[in-house]
Amino acid sequence: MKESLISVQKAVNELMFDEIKGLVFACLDEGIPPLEIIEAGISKGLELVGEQFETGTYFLADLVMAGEVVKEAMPILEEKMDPGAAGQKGKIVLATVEGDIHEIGKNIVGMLLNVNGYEVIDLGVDVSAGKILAAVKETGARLIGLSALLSTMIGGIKEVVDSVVEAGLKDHVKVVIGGACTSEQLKEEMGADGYGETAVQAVKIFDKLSAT
Ligand code: B12
Repeated sequence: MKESLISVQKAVNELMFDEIKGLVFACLDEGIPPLEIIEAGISKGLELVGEQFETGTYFLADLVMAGEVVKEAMPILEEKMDPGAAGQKGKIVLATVEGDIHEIGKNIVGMLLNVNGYEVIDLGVDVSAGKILAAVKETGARLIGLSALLSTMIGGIKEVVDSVVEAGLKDHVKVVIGGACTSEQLKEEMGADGYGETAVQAVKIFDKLSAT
């Protein structure tokens, strides 16, 4: 892997708030695509932060700081991924499930969907099934993207799926899940329609579902 990407990874992992912007610019100057910087640099760095949290080397304050480091870098990358035909492929209601405030992955997914032609209605984090259903009804969106990172909060996915069924919209509205605690198996268990491991996969799955 390129040195400059490793530096971004390291900056996230070592919580280097003051250095991150310069290192991201250095990658862009080298011609590395924004998506590669996000996936190989930033996401990988966050993965390492998560591992250190798990082993007790890092604490909650470090997770918060890691989030801030990433927030410092994202606007630079977002600007480089200017939306093309935004909105042409339809509307997607996007949210992190109730009880879960992780937003970085959701924001990356939203950014990529937007660049790839979807109008993304981002409801933010810790969003109840009721709010999601209301947004679907209000906007006429036929796709829902749910992000979930906390295994204790996966019930939020089922609540959204159930509310779509109860509203009689199951045939028209598709629910796609993603985030660290989700999987193909969880998708089946929750009765969702799609699962994506990465933001790139998210685009492919939404493309497939919106074509059906
Ligand atoms: C940063 C971070 C935080 C920050 C978040 C800051 C922010 N602004 O978002 C803060 C400090 C808030 C935080 C808090 C907590 N966290 Co935290 N956090 C993380 C960390 C280190 C990184 C998460 C991240 O942003 N990853 C990078 C992004 C890019 O990855 P991603 O979200 O998975 O998204 C990608 C894919 O999954 C996919 N994707 C994501 N969403 C979607 C949606 C769709 C539709 C699709 C198709 C795809 C898709 O595409 C994305 C890009 O490729 C993870 C470690 C990890 N390995 O995930 C722990 C982690 C998620 N946190 C954890 C925990 C335990 C907590 C706390 C409970 C800690 C505590 N004791 O309070 C709290 C919970 C607060 C709450 N109520 O939500 C655990 C969860 C364990 C579990 N299985 O439940 C983890 C795994 C750490 C660990 N290893 O223990 N955290």
